[in-house]
Amino acid sequence: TAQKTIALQHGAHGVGRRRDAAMEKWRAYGLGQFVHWGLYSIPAGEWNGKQYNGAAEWIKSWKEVPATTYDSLMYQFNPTKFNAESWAATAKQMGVKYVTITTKHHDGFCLWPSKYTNFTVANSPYKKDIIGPLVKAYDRRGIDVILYFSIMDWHNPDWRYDIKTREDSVAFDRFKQFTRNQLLELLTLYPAAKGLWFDGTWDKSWVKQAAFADSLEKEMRAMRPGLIIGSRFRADEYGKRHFDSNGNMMGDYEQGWERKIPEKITDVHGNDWDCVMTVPENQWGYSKIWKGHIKTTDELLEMLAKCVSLDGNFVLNFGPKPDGTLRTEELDLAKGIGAWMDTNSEAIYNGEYAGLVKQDWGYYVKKTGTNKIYMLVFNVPVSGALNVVLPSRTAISKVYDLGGPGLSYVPEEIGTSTYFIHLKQQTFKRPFVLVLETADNS
Ligand code: FHN
Repeated sequence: TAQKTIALQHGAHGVGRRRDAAMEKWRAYGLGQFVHWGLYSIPAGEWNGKQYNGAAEWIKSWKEVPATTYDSLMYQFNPTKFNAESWAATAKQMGVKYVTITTKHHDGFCLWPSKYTNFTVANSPYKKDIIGPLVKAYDRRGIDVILYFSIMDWHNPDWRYDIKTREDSVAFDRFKQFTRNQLLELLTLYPAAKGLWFDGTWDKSWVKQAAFADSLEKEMRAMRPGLIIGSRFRADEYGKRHFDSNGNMMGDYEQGWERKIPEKITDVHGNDWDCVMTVPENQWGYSKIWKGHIKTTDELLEMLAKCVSLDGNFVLNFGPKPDGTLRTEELDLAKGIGAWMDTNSEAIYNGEYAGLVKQDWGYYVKKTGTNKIYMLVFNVPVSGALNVVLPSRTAISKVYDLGGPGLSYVPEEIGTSTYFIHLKQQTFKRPFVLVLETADNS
């Protein structure tokens, strides 16, 4: 039964994927990096010797942390070892195609010298802009930059969680102007940035701003053709977020996949999406102690494979230290992922959902616009036989290792369009990729 569509002024303005060059490029990225950096890297999850159990970048919300003491961390922010070029070089070696950088997290501290607040890097001992050099360094290496921006701002006295009184409304009107100013400022200062990654948009105060947010989004898009904005920015006039009251996604890609990955293609409703992932538990900013399970290179590679196989991008978070360097664990992971990508990135970039029935050995990725299907193998069965089921009238014309020892395989047809690929070796220490070339057999 067809659902009734209601008329919306501030719902989705387009249905289906964007097909322009900027968004086609975004879709092909496969792997991204997230960077959470700010004042919270200084306490690093610890206040007066006591460990905070939440995410390190939320420590200001801890009742033991007085707001003014937290804000005065600005006078300690002096990352003397920060080198944008070396961050970008690490990301390049890891194989990432885009990076999302926190320009301002919930605490309100700006990593760029915003003229609309004093709470910026310009008034720290470091004094210099952080965002500019990062945009330049990444962009120069062909890595696209997306600017993360938190609407919720714990520093600005005009921020409200809800609007209940006339005073709230007046204050929040000022806050809206401040937000607009900062966003237009970012787009003006950093013309190379390709998109905005919004966060902190869940509170009632902002959810009620459907008209304002919609017009601001239009203004930003007009200012920067091709600009990419995710589904977290605005709500419709009924307060629906991500998907409007008719179920259509608002924005260019779905931002709902935080620390989780869809299980099947129908979970993503044909939309573009990316998954943002932390290495340890829910920690984004630098935290001295990493608790819980720390993901390994191969686990992260499996997440990457799964995301790409379901038409998404995988974005791994980094939380730099207060001196501006990256922690060893993250550097090691970047190296490990990069080494695997050196051989196998062909199966990641420009990859898409292959439309095949998933098998237990791993993930299929189809190369957009080709007859190549990649098998990203993470679990080898004891039989050494990988099951492949193709649509009827499709046959395998070739199977070979990607970047491996150059082995090719003769698939055994065990049923109609159903094959076993018998591996020549049964013990594998690392995930690997086989390439299937298919032919029409009709
Ligand atoms: O509260 C934030 C959190 O600190 C972190 O920035 C993540 C990243 O996706 N976003 C928020 C929670 O959704």
